[in-house]
Amino acid sequence: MFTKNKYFNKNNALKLTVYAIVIGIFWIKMSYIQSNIFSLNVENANEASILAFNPLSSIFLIFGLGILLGGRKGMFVSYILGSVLLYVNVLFYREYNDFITIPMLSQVANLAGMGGSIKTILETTDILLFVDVVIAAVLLFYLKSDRLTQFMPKRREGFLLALLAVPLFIVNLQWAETERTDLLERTFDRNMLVKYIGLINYHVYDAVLQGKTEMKKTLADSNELVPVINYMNENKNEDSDRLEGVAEGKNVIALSLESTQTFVVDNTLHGEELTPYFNDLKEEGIYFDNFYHQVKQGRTSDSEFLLANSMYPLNRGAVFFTHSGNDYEAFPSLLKENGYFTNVMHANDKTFWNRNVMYDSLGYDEFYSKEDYEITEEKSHGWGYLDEHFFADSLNKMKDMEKPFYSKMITLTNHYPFSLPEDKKLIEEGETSSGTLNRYFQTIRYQDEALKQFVEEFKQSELYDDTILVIYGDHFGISENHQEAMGEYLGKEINDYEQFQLQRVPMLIYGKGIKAEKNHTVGGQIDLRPTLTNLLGIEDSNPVQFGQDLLAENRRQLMVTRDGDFANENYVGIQGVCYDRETGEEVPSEDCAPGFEAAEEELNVSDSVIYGDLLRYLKETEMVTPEENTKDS
Ligand code: GP9
Ligand code: MN
Repeated sequence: MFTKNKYFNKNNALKLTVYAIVIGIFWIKMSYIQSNIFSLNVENANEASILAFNPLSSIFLIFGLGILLGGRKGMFVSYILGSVLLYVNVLFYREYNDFITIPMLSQVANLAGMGGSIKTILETTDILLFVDVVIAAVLLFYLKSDRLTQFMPKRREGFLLALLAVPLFIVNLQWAETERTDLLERTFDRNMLVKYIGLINYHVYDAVLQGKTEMKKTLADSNELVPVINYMNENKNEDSDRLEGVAEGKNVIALSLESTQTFVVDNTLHGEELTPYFNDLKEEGIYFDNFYHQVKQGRTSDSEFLLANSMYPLNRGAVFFTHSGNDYEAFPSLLKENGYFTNVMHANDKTFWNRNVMYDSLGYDEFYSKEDYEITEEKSHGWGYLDEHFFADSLNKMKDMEKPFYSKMITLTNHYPFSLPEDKKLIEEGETSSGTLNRYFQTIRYQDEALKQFVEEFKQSELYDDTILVIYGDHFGISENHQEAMGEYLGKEINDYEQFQLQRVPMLIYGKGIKAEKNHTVGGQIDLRPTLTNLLGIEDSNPVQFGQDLLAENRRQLMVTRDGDFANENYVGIQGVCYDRETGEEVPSEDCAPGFEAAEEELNVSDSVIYGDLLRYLKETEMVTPEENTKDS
């Protein structure tokens, strides 16, 4: 008989019902908040389903832990804490359009801002977000009848619930990976994390990330900076004054071109140039044709990191996310000390790549993000604001800016999936076997046209006389998944060497007083900062920089990738295999041994600085080191 069954008696049926209802109402509330209060840009039915599903594992986890620790009361405490966590995020989101992170909690300034406006972000209807707490209380504590005893969860049920959270989360993650691969490793936008794994799981993830970061930092001490400084001294470039100070006191516009690779420069499709404007412009400035991007998973943000710090980004994850709380002695701070107004212009969400947080650490005065541009539907496509409008608005902002300024501009239209409105397609698409590459040609061509409008207007403006433009590609746009199609376009087989060479991105320094030159030195984004400080004639006292002035004669020509591969004057070393840099022919691997060794050491030293947050010891170490040297001698 059903009622006699040990497990399926009426009491257990009631218990299951209470479980189901309490879990259900929390689930509904969390889903409501995630899909109606937050704007998570749900793009298709699959994403909507993931969003609806993702609260479940976290609910099992928090209720399970609650029961395990405190039975029925514990479950209720979890219900309340969960509700408060959701609500605090709602308030924070209304103010900042972002989710709380642990480093953000420690940034008092941010929260002080919020405190001031707390009253304005409370809404009367918010009370409805707590109605379910009352329902849960009634169900958990007051529901009983003559024949049925009260809801009394057992600890082992709590354990089971918490345990079930694991497979539920795995299903969630696998499902999310159908939309975004390597979700947790690539930690893009917090909006994206919340969309795919849910708000509570996002907080768990954030806590894990924080724990890992703190651990590395805690274990580090100031002694670790000494070998770093020694390494820097050993590898220092001979001082070269070439072009030193030629741009002294000038404004600087560093223009990062999205996904722009060198292979498009001076190249054609259907007999038409892909970048006609840039091709001419580069003849008027200093153009580097052996300049490589050095980014990893943090993509654009990694390229920004390289420029700002002349240090390597991390091999896993985006340093903009994982180490935004570190001490840096970054380029924007340096310029600020030298009287510059420093800013970033990028018409995307300010939270993307954690920029709003990291930019403070790098010392930017201002970040002009999406909300600072006059974005309309007609002026947008795909990723958002079309480059031509971004350029036009940005130039207007710069005209009114206090001088001298340093503006870091980041374009967006030439981003995967490389789509454009019909009337912006200025060239027929490609005919290779990759749709991605075929469309890339069109967005590259569009970007060039937008660049033309920008630079031409810039030349007509008053800015022209005292501003230098530094234009460079942030990273590849066409990944190795499209090697075959790339081979079809370039008319050669894309082997490892060719693939490596495809990681070159254009780099141009242009402005009044800058004499045109073709520069073939081997370098990368890590070299941008020392190159710029030299041109601006600014004394840069930060000793922890891995780059070398690209304009210096006899510079160390070494470009190290995050994979430990490298290019130097003579060779390209890829995963233990050595190639002649000019011909691409394989040569004995011994030829590359010193290069590989140097690359490995360089990356290790750079990583130790970031993981140990060692720049926080810079001042005291600099004071100690000379004394020690005197003792030794
Ligand atoms: C997003 C833009 C693109 O704001 O910088 O980022 P990416 O995907 O290229 O790293
Ligand atoms: Mn990018």
